[in-house]
Parts: sequence; structure tokens; C-alpha cells
Amino acid sequence: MIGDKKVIFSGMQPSGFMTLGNYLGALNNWKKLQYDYNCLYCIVDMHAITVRQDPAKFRKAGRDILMQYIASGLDPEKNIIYYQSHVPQHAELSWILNCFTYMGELSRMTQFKEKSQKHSDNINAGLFDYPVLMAADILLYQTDLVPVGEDQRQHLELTRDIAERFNSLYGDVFTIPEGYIGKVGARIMALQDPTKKMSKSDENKNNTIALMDDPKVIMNKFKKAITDSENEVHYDPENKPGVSNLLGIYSAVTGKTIEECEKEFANCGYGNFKTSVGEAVVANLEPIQKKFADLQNNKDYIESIIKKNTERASAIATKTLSKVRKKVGFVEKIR
Ligand code: ATP
Ligand code: LTN
Repeated sequence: MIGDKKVIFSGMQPSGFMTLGNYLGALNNWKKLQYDYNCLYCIVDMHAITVRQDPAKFRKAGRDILMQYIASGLDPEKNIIYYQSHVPQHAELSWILNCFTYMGELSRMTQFKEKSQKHSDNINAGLFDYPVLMAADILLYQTDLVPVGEDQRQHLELTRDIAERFNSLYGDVFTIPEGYIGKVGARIMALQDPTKKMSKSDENKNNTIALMDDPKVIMNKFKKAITDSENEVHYDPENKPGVSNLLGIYSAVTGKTIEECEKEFANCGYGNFKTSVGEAVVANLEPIQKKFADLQNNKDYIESIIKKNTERASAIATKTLSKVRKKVGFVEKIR
């Protein structure tokens, strides 16, 4: 708790252009939480370098994501929006927690197995240790709730295990966090291969809708989206993954239920259906794109946000870390 409100922490990697999947699966839910909780939304740049990044593209993606957070409706006065690498306490706590995490636990992580297959030429120690840095992110702020997608559930369980292990040795140091897995837009799939999730690091750009894609590009990508040969719009993720994904997107951007959407498109044919989905997405993204363009011209404002929010995050992180340092028996720093 901070004051009388529970603490929420979540993060996103600046590993490319933010996608409609990130927006509907994460940001849109974060937006709804910002008035009822104390929220920290971190840009986890240190996590992102566990796979190779081109420095210039990476820097741009990092800058853009902060503006996209704000353009999407996250209030930077209410929420603490900041960069992980600006608050060194994340790295420091991560080292300490490494000494309370077992190799066996880390080797069981599904994301590590998947990413080491995908990046078989660069299976670095950071990739293996990724979940411990994530545990440090969460535990530094005495987080109560962590809104994440289904794919992060295992990492969250490990965070709880590490926290409980530490607490059982040293007393109540960390709040034990709970997951908060939203239902709407929980899993937006790739447009050309609706059996895998839409992902910002996907090399095939026809698979993803970027938040900042031009309306014409968006319409085109939806027109090309894979469906099936039935020409019948109804929701059946198992047998009709493409159409179901499009229905899910339409439902998420319009706020209508899946049943309402099915009715709306009964007997309409895939061509018209895809056009309507595209138009709904374009309309949804238009104000975000406009706000983003305004923010790009307001460098001073963005810099002041970064400065203020880094200080706010640091103040909380410092408190937790000094408690941890004391508990493990480090000699006190002389100031
Ligand atoms: P990468 O391609 O680098 O792995 P990503 O696009 O998968 O990135 P992350 O940065 O790992 O996204 O995740 C940021 C947030 O967005 C997480 O909360 C994650 O659950 C959510 N998210 C990512 N992709 C989707 C998706 N396709 N549908 C719904 N939510 C998503
Ligand atoms: N691993 C997460 C990103 C992430 C995160 C966090 C999410 C890093 N630290 C702390 C919630 C809380 C991902 O890949 N989506």
C-alpha cells in the first residue's frame, strides 16, 4: 500500500513499435486502473537488452513508448511512468535476489526455453536471469497487484516464491504480489498467423498493427488478414482462429460483446467485415496518434515528466532496498 491505495506495477519492453496487442492487452487495462490504485508503469529497457538491440532503433523505441503511454491516456501525474535503467535499485535488488533463486527454478521457465530457441546464437546469462530482474521490479515497490498477460503468469509465481523465501528468512520485508489478468483483449493474435500472438518483435510487419501505423496501412493489413474459406462470421477460436481474432479486436475497440459483433456481421461476407474492423481500429487509434504527434513537439514537457517520475520511483525503491540491505547484513553506508 502507498497511502490508502494498493500498488500496481507493470512493465513493457521497448523492443519495437508498440502493437495493437500491447494496447488492447495491457495499456487499455492499465488506463482503467489508474484512478483506483497507485500505479507504476515501467519501460523495462534492461529486460529488452537480453536480446540484441540496434542502439539507435532501441533509443527511439524507448522514447516513443513513453509518449505512447501518455498518448494512450495514462496520466503521468497520477501514474509513475519511468525507465527501469534510470533507477539503479532494480539492478541492485536483482543481484541480491539472484542469491535467493535456484538454477532449477530458472531453467523451468517457458519463456527462457522459447527465447533460447529463437535466439540460439545468443543464450546469454541475462536471458536466463530475466525473471529475477522482473521479481526485483515488482518487489522494490511493495506491489500488491501485477497486471500482465497470461504469458507472464509463470514469472509472477516465481516472484511470489522468491519473496516468500526471503520473508521466511528475514521477516516481513516484501509484500507478496498477486496477478491481475484482464479478460478483454487478453490475447490478440498475429494477422497472418492467428495461432500465435501479435508481438512487437515480429519481423513480418503484416502480422502486427503498430499503434502509430498510418490509417491506409492499417486498412491494408486488415484486408490481407488470414481468415478461412467459410465466409461466415462467427466466434470459434479453435476452428476459425483468424475470424475469431478479428471479432475479438472489433469487440475490444468498440466495447461491444462478441455476441453483438457476431449479429452485426451475420451474412455480411469477409470483405465488408474486414473493412469494418479496420475502420473501427483506425477510429480508435486516431486520437492517440494525434496526441502522440503533439507530444513529439513538446520535448521540455517530456523531459520534466521523466525527471519527476524517476525521482518518485527512486524514493520508494530506496526505502525497500535499504531495508533489504540491513536484513542481509551489509555494513551501513556512510552518507
Ligand atoms: P516482444 O515481441 O518483444 O516479446 P511483446 O509485444 O510480446 O514484445 P511485451 O513487451 O512482452 O510485448 O509485453 C507488454 C505487455 O503487452 C504485457 O502485459 C503483455 O502481456 C501484453 N501483450 C503483448 N502482446 C500481446 C497480445 N498479442 N495480446 C494481448 N496482450 C499482449
Ligand atoms: N516480462 C514482462 C515485462 C515486465 C514486467 C515486469 C511486467 C518486466 N518487468 C514487472 C510486470 C511486472 C513481459 O515480457 N511482458
